[in-house]
Amino acid sequence: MDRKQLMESVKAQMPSKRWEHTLGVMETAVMLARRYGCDPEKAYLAAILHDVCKYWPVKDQGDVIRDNGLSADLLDYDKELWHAAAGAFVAKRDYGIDDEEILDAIRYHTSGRAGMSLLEKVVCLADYIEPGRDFPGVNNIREIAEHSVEKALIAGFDGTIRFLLDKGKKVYPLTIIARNSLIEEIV
Ligand code: DGI
Ligand code: FE
Ligand code: FE
Ligand code: FE
Repeated sequence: MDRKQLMESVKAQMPSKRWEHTLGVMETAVMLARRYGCDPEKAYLAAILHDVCKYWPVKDQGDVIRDNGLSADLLDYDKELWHAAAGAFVAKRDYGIDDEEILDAIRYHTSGRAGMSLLEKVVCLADYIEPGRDFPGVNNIREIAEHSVEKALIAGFDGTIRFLLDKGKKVYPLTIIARNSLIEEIV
């Protein structure tokens, strides 16, 4: 499957607004990869596929996790987390992506994790700040991203954790661990 076919196939699995978001993440991830020094080609591929399962029926996302022995602990947390693990599996099975760095960038783009690679940080941050995003604090994260991918990502996770606390929701432990790990990296 060439690049054009890959993009058409991913596009067909989501509403047009989510495809626009995906294009924004592609553009931003490539820019951040150049700025911070990881492979723009890998950033591009991870970005195309990062939300491939986002609009699958939630049951199907859960089935991919259950049937293939992916992180089962995800099933005890918000369903919004599931598309990332399911997406990494689908990227490999259906799109032949076998680069583990790209697969990890998809797998951890929502939750983060301890010791994130630069590519993982870039994709996760691009997901927060692509041009179509508009949430309170996004411009602050964009400004921080000019000089520190770690500090920008901490600000992103801070916002997500605050949002979850305000809604009375559980926080997936890996997100707390990801934030702790990034803080250790910058001190
Ligand atoms: O798929 P996107 O909308 O582009 O963004 P995403 O994959 O980063 O998903 C973010 C959503 O996941 C956001 O609305 C908050 C929700 N979420 C629920 N529980 C958690 C969580 N996000 C993180 N990082 N950690 C959680 O525990
Ligand atoms: Fe996502
Ligand atoms: Fe995200
Ligand atoms: Fe996204």
